Amino acid sequence: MALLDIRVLGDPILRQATTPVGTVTDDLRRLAQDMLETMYVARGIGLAAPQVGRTERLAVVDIEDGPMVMINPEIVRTEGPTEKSEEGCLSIPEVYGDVERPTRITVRYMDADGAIVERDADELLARCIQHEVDHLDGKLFIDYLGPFKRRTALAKWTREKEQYPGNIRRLTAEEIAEHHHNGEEL
Ligand code: K1U
Ligand code: ZN
Repeated sequence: MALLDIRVLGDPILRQATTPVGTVTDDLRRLAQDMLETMYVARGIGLAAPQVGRTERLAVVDIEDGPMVMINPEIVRTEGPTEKSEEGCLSIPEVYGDVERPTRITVRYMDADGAIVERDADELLARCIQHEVDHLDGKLFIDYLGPFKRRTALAKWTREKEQYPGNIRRLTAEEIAEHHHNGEEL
């Protein structure tokens, strides 16, 4: 297992659309495992391939109910009321904002075994999946903010981004130690 560097806002890869995966290879499965490990250490609930500098249409999610590997995910249905709730992004650390999204969705994807899965999700899982699918389309949560909140978020980011030369967030020894300390192994 390897920890991957996380690309932060400013890296053009976060704005590029991804390429659908043809066949699931061992390399891709390894990438998915490395992304999960990276996500756990960074204390996230999701991570998309562009966030680790990759262009495959692949994302991982774990809202503490077990890991989900989604290859070529598409949201095929949204339902129910929309709800506004706070989001963060591992690629925009310390910046948060309220995003209005449908609370119930159906997502179709290929799992790590290459099987096609259709799954209903609601609440936090639905939100997280939508956030990750947005990443795969080059979209970020700040794009949903109104002009004033977006400006405030970007001003905060202008201060924060100093910590990430080259738009790279390398997980710190503290983050890794904390993860091990908590016994949070895959
Ligand atoms: O894709 C990412 O950048 C991961 C991101 C996913 C996400 C968080 C919140 C709502 C939707 C999607 C994160 O994991 S940010 C860190 C986090 O765990 C969190 C932050 C704010 C609210 C809830 C969770
Ligand atoms: Zn994100």
